[in-house]
Amino acid sequence: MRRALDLAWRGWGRVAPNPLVGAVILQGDTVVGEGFHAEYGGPHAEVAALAAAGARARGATLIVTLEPCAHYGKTPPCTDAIVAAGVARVVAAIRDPDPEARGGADVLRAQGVAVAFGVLAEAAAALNAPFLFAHQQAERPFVALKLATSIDGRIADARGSSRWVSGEAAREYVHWLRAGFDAIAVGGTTALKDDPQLTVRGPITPRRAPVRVVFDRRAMLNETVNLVSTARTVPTWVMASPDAPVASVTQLEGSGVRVSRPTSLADGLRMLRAAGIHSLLCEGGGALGAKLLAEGLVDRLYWIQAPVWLGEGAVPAFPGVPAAPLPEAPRWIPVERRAMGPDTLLVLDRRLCLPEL
Ligand code: AOF
Ligand code: ZN
Repeated sequence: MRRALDLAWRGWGRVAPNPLVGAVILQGDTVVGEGFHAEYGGPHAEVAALAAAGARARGATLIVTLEPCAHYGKTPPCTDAIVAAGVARVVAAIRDPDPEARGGADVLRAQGVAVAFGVLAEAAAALNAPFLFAHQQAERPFVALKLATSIDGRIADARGSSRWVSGEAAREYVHWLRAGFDAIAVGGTTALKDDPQLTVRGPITPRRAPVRVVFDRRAMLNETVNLVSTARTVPTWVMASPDAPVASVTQLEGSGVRVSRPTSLADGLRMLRAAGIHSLLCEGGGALGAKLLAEGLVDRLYWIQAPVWLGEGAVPAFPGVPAAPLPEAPRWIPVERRAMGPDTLLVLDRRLCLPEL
């Protein structure tokens, strides 16, 4: 299953809104086939692994990170392919929550294939957190917050400079990360001050370039910033408040920016979900991140910690998040810890979206 999870990651940036899925076929202790879901609308992981195994799949065990589907979608049911190949046993990490595709386990059992669940279920749930979240609630996207801080939790020095807190390896990782999100968000002040491009310039070309979203209540952005001047090439949406100056909004729209006017941050997220955004990666600034956190709207933190101490007066990561007594303070769930050159990546989830068995 660990191998199947590794394989599943190879679909990152290419399969959303479908899940990342990996599969391994075993004859005894020998791997006779491997596969993963590589492309939205393309063959499912199980079918790819069965094709690799060929006749060696007969009597074998199929290990897969998600319950095999039982539906005719963009491809025929994996349950049919599994039965036709003569697979004896299926071990799946988690149930499929998709109302159209789920139920594969029952179909397989009815055909005499043994099915077991639960192996590395938590890792499989973390792998597909945005997919599982979207099936649990349709109110807003899965929201992840990415931040790079010093050891003492600062995002910039006392002069406001944040170039560069983290090292090269961590910055490359961020490009990989962006490729798997439907949208990348920043606050208006950060868009003006840092003038980011928020494009994906890493090893993966995402199937669809993530939409760039700026939470710019006062509609302060204009043609002088990258995000606006390139809005016709990479989609850029601005979330302004209903009382933002009409002239500014009109000017933004003239530059090809799509402007929405939510009444609150939560309302803005609802609008994004309604527009088809299932996952959002917020890259700052501190004020937007703090607001999302304080309102309980963050599902995941990608925390890159650099081995530098910035000290008193440097900019804290989350200004104004209300204090909580230790016993009641929310505990996050570590889903990944990784060394990145001199830096450390910590991926923390607010809750696990584990589907019921
Ligand atoms: C995938 N890849 O490897 C597996 C999936 O529209 P379809 O036919 O591609 O089906 C999508 C659903 O199939 C998806 O929501 C999930 O429930 C199930 N399994 N999907 O895209 C895969 N195994
Ligand atoms: Zn399938």
